[in-house]
Amino acid sequence: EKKKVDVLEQMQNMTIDLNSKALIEKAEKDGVETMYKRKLGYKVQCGFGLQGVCCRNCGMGPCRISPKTPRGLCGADEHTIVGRNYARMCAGGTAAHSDHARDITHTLGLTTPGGAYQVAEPEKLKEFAQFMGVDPEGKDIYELAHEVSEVCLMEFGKPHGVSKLLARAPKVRQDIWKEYGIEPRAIDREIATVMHSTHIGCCADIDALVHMAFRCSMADGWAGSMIGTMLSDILFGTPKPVHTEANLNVLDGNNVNIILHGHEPTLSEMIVLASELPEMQDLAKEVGADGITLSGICCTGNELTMRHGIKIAGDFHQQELAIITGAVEAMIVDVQCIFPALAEVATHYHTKFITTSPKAQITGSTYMEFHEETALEDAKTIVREAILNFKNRDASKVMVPELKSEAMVGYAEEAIVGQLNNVVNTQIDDMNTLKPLIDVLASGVIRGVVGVVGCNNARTPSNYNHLTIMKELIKNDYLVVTTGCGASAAAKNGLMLKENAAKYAGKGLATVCQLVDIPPVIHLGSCVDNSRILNICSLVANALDMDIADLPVAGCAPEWMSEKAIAIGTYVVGSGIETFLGVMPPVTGSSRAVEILCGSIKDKVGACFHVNEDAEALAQDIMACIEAKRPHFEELY
Ligand code: SF4
Ligand code: MSK
Repeated sequence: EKKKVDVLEQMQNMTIDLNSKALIEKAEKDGVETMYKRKLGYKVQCGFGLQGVCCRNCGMGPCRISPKTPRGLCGADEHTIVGRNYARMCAGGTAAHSDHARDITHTLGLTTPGGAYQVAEPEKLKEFAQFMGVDPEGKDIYELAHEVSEVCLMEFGKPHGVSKLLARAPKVRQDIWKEYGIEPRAIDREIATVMHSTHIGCCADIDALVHMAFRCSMADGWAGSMIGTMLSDILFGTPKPVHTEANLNVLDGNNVNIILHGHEPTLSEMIVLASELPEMQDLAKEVGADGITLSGICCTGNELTMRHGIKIAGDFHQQELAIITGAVEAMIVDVQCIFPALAEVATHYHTKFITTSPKAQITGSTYMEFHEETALEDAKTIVREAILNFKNRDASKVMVPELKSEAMVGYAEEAIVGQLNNVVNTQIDDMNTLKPLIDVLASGVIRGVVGVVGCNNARTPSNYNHLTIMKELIKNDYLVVTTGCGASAAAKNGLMLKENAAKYAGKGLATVCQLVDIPPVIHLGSCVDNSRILNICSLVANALDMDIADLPVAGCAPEWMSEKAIAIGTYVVGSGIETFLGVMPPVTGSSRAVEILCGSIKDKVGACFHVNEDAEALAQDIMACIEAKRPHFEELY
């Protein structure tokens, strides 16, 4: 019995979320294995993997670097192996974000007036068309949408030239990229180049490997993700500030609970449409429910909450726990960050675990393939399946935990700048609209802006690093913007409420929050929406005739875990923004890799990585770095 309690305690100590702690206990009682249990079984993780010195790039391996075996069979040393692994992580992350963007781009090509997918933002489409070199003059908006879709698709595979979207950056930054040679060409080409060059017997030079990792990641931030965000806004609407609630208590006791998990709004937007149809609402009543509650997990949750105020059920580490509530009729997923374990967890309850994408089929799930061409029909079929499952809910297995928090979300670039100007949905077109933001930064009322973004990582207690760092920053008058599962952590803990600014924020930031009606931590969207950060930095730097590296800003991924996060960190550094990690990436096996990534890369791009696995200390590092930038910024200003 004592041993059992110890195990439970150990698992509960791996998260600071009280709902999660309660559900970990329920999982134990229900005999369900979760990530927290599996983590206990992984007491000692592979040291070679942690350092990045394991290579299995060919069939002679795996080779592992150690004092006794300093080279792989082909002679690759630790620098080559670490460099290749790091570059492949960047390629994996770039592929994930950009393939998501490719689907959104195809969807733009499917828009029709009155159809399932329509153009929600014609003006944004026209402005973007012009930027991409398509003349909108005299064109029907749908004709224009299809043309822009084709032009954007070329960004994935065009044979010549570099990404058109680089032109959004300040000229001086573009020159830095040209000089270092990291202007990305076609997105797919950069991914293919990394995969080719990291094949056995190809690139074996750490500087060259880091270089190509940067060029590939730049294709993620300044092409794939930027296209994904821009076209999502055009298709589904630019987010505007909206109220929501977050954490697992958003599950509604007597409603059909549908959780959407994954990343692409093409599916989730259709599920929203379908679930609002009178026929679906009627069906829910027929099966004995009061209605339908949609909620989201991971970045699909962020996309939905930004555009519709749909509630956030939880973050990456809560996906199994959501099913363990016993109150979920269907967990509908598309791509990325989906635990394969959900299939097993769902067998203990009535929950249907529905996979929808040929890119992410999972053994044990109910596979209901979703096609953009028949989107609404497919979505209706899926929602119907969820509703009909309500009758299978077993009340004796239901335990919805007590906590949730309110939050204001939905701050796209336009909304942040608009709020500071006291107007809604402003066009960001001149220095005047940016002036209030620049003024509060230049005067030092707000000391700087920090993007605290990314995942949960089982190597740190869930949410601990995010909250520690965000709280420390806002207490000291640094405005925090956040995306991904970091955004969920903030929303769950009341940091996205203006009313809490006085409680958590320093005097300067609290005053700004009060005056312009913003929370101290701003929800900027999903993982691909980190491109919004690049956009805002570029707008401000352009308005001031500065480089992004001159601004008092920083990036931070306190609990990163995915390859996408590594690609994001790399393009953020490549964009001239100092980037702070709370978990060490698998590069420590190569002293040269560490030296470059945490040091000399700064000579090339004006920023580098900083790693500190102590969250309090990392927050101090971030503030010290921004303070060191301020005199130069103020002088230039
Ligand atoms: Fe070993 Fe070289 Fe093959 Fe890697 S590529 S597994 S180091 S022989
Ligand atoms: S979902 S990539 S765990 S942020 Fe985008 Fe969250 Fe990280 Fe996935």
